[in-house]
Amino acid sequence: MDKLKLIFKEKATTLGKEVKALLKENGDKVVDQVAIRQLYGGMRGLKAMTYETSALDPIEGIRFRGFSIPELRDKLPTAKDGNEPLPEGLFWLLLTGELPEHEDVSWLTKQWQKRANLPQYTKDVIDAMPKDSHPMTMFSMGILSLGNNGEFKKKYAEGMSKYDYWDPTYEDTMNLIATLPLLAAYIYNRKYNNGKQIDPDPNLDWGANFAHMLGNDSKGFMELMRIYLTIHSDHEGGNASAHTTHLVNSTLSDAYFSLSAGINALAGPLHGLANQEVIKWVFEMIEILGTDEPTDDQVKKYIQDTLNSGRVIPGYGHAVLRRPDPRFIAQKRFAERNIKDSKLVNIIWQLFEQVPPILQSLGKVKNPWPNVDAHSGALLVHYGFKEYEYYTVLFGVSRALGVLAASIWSRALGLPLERPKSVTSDWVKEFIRFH
Ligand code: CMX
Repeated sequence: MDKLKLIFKEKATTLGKEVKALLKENGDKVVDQVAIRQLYGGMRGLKAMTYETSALDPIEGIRFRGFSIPELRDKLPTAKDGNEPLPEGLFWLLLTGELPEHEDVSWLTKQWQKRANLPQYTKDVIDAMPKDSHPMTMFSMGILSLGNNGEFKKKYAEGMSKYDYWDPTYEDTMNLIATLPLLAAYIYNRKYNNGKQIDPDPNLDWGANFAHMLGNDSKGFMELMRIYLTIHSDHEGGNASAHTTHLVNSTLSDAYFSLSAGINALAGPLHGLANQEVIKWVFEMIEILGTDEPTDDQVKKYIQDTLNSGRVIPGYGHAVLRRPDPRFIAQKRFAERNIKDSKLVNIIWQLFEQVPPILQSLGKVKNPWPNVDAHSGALLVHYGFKEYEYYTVLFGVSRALGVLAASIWSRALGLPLERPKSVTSDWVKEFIRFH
């Protein structure tokens, strides 16, 4: 058994015993109540599940196994010639709760290189789709098709014990994460590079190799990919992509079905697709105003016009966060360190000043601050990556790290089929009559 799997097995066995004991002693203690507002309001804030890999605080933002993003930049291994954390290290941390050594991360890079395999039939699936299909549609279909070689369903058909579910989930996760950059790059090159594919480079780490296969070998873009793939990975269990993956996996649909479903959730404009919407909205502003150095008054009017037309300001607001998203701030810091005088980045920072007071003035927006999607497009454009329709695929490659690590945990802890209770509006009216 490899070291990562062994550490996981020990940790999961320990936590499994603890959970069993705490359920026996405390299973009836009430942790939350549900208001009618939440029944109709997307279950905001309702504590209704466990999720091991990360936790989100409305004020502090995300912590991955207790570590904030600045702490991760400090503590996770980097590439020899880089300063940004390697996503391999983040995956190790999410799965085990322990910070990896350099050699652990090198091992993981090699593992994923060895396991990466994009079969011809997956390429055929992508090639058979109309070229103007959205990249997220291609990505989701590609992931589904990869499931043909899945370990979990093979082992399940052979009569696997329920105590072993986590093991083939780990194997499927490792194979799938290893292959995602190949799949995503295949989609990119089919759509935007006349089908000219770029071979992986065995000397590169997971994130840098992805950058390479996307046709950009600059050190800056590789560093951007490393931090990008690290910070987009996980955002506790209640967000739509994580929760969808969690729900589907709870039926014992395998990692391929589950991730594909999670990717479909990420493809919505209120969730991951907001990263494409932001840059599209900013490009439209530049075109309408006829300048890439707009005045504050011009920007304010554009924001107001968007709101007046009944649309949301993409990249702003959050269902949980109540402060600027630390993932936005991490990307701003990256730009401050690496990008000088980008007019597009300047606009993103100008929006950071102008949007919040306007949203606040509406009196209903709970969080007027930027989220992760407000900044990423401007960084990508700076490195020449302008195909914004593709941006959510980058988010999806990263999100796989968190939601699949969490699925291995869920199967190890033996969490059951998820099945909350719904009620009808008649039930609500009746309830109100008697309360
Ligand atoms: N622009 C305009 N109005 C906004 C807004 C924004 N950015 N954010 C919230 N509002 C509005 C809501 O639409 C809602 O209006 P109604 O009462 O008229 O329906 C009201 O303010 C209250 O909403 P909320 O409680 O503050 O926010 P929610 O938890 O319901 O929604 C979110 C959260 C992210 C969907 C919302 O802020 C939004 O639509 N933002 C823009 C899209 C976006 O950037 N999504 C990406 C989120 C991060 C991610 O998942 O990747």
